[in-house]
Amino acid sequence: MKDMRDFIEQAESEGMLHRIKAEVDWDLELSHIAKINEEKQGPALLFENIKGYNSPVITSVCTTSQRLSLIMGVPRDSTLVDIMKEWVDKHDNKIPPEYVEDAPCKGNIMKGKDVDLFNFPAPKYYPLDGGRFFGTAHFVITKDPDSGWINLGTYRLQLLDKNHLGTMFIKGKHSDLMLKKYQAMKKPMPVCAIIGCDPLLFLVGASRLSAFESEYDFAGSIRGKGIEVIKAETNDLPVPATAEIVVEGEVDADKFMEEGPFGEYTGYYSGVGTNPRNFIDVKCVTYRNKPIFWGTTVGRAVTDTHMTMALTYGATLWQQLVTMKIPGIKSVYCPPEGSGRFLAIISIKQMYPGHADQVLTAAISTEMGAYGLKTVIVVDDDIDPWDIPRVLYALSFRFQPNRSQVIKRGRSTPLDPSLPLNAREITGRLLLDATIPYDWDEKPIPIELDKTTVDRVMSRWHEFGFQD
Ligand SMILES: Cc1cc2nc3c(=O)[nH]c(=O)nc-3n(C[C@H](O)[C@H](O)[C@H](O)COP(=O)(O)O)c2cc1C
Ligand SMILES: [Mn+2]
Repeated sequence: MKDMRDFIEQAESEGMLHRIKAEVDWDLELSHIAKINEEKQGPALLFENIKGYNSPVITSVCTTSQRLSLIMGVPRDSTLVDIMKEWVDKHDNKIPPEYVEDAPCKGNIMKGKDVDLFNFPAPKYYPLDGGRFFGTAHFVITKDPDSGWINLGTYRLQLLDKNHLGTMFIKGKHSDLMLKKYQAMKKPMPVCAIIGCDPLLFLVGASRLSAFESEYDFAGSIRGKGIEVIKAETNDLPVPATAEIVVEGEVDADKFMEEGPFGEYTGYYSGVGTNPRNFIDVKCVTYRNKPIFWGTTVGRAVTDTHMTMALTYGATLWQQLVTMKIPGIKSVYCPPEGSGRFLAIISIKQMYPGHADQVLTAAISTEMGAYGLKTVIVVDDDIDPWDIPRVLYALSFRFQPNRSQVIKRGRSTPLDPSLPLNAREITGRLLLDATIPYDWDEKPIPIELDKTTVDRVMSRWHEFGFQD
């Protein structure tokens, strides 16, 4: 799969995409159709007739494990955990992007005074949103001025006027780290925002890969081939050759416009009223003929964004534990109900005393866990972390509050609605060890049924008047 058009073709041929031909308004109507459809686990939606526009919008691309499997190129019946495992296994095989000469993304070019972002059907998602959002299922490309490291990150972009997009680079995110370096050099930071592309690139943009790793190289590893890129028109950033829309511009760390609020993935607005935030001063837009504008509904769980984050945050946590070379990690699950980022459950095969404690503290020290993760539960390897009834069993019968609960402090996401709006820098972290202690000489004796009696009973089952 190379681009959004391949995704549409394959999803349609496998019955995972629905075209909407009736006229739909970009103002709330489109997002509400998408949200209601996603709550029913419906198909990806291609809106072909947007009021006032003659190019389409696609939503709900990542809503189900089946569609995430299509994007990741794994069997369609894979579970979220199976897909995460594929992510972890492919991690070390980085393949850098390949430059090409000719690129469909250069089909149309709007520069300087001619730039008008209102030419694209950016939706307004929720009633109290500060406006229309141009970037939701997209990513922003930036370059580290010291090392040349190219970062891809998904940071929302609000349509402020015809050539300005509001940003919210949360402190410590890779674009924020880079922006501070440009600020020290007294230079604006060149950026490109990509709207519509191989959906894998959005997934990697929304993943918590470690600093200094390029999300492009990791996407190349999943595809088994370097991602095809071409240099942008007005800066030297590499952009995907088959991108639908490429927005080129600059962010000046010392300039601000009013941005937000936005109906976030927590199910709450990101704040009250607007906030002064940095913005992209757009210099140029290049786009394909009839560009396919891609959006995701964000908002309350569980829909498109939550499935995306359950995969991308969960997989990066798992991969980073593997990178730490901690033995015995069986699997990791970050439930989409917690947007894949507030709660993590890790199943381990214990191999030495203190192993479970090591996994708990390691989890909150990863790039993913050190930011916003609030609760980590470790269970033994007889329990699958996605099997929530069994996790509750472990929390009931193996967990002991006197022994196996620790509270730490750490960096929070400013979007966490469990904290007051004026104090969201620091969160508590709860570490729960729901394993049977490795170092106990005498362990609880599990009740097993007597095998011979079970066989005898089953052979006489119908005799007892049971159907099955
Ligand atoms: C739909 C969506 C919207 C997001 N919006 C933002 C945002 O506005 N600001 C932000 O800092 N992170 C946002 N994130 C989370 C980042 O994409 C994520 O933390 C990612 O790791 C950032 O890339 P980086 O690790 O290279 O900084 C969003 C994620 C998704 C899935
Ligand atoms: Mn990054």
